[in-house]
Amino acid sequence: MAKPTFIPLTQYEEFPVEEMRGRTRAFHEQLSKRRTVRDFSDRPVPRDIIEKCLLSAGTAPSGANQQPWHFAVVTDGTIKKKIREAAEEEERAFYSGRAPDAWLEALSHLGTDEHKPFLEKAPYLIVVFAQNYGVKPDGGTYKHYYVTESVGLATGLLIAAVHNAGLVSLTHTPSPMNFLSEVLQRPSHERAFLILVVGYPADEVKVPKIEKKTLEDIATFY
Ligand code: IYR
Repeated sequence: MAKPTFIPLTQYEEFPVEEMRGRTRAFHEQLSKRRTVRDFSDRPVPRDIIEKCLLSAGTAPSGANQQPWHFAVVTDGTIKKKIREAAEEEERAFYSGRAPDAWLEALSHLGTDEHKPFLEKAPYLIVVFAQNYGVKPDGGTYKHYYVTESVGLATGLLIAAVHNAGLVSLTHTPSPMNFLSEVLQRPSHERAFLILVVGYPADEVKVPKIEKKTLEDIATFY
């Protein structure tokens, strides 16, 4: 058993309540401006911006602090093309029969289809991998806990960080997405979780007219 080591929480900052109100209001206002975008510009984004967003994602809490994520960052045009071709092949099957009608009905208001040009157009495809196991220096493996929850949390922070940078993203989930492990030659203890497409929006981009639920809808205070 590892012995726990404790250190003082020196980075914690408390704010007076009025300042708390201002900060939480401003934070919500900023986050509520985020929209998922499906039409990207090919304008380049400096790599250091993406690196810092990934470090923000890496601050997420995780089961036993095992940080069971890996971000495969694709900028190479040849790899993007392979990903697009494989994703579109899966999506063609999805939209033309594999998906039950109820599923297609549920997402019909988003206007999505099997064409995924953004996978080649956007400057960055961040393929998020979940590690069901960790690998020790001697090659032995050990189980990771709460992997899906942990990777979901890191992805949420990544989306917020990208938005905060003034960029847009799309959470893309080709189904199934095991082809990503092959194309990116990832080790067998990793499985693809989703693709976060990142960049600037295309000029004059349009997004679906959708609403977020109200506080009453999403929360109950006891
Ligand atoms: N993966 C498909 C279908 C899709 C499913 C859901 I649920 C969405 O919210 C959006 C799309 C696609 O990317 O088109």
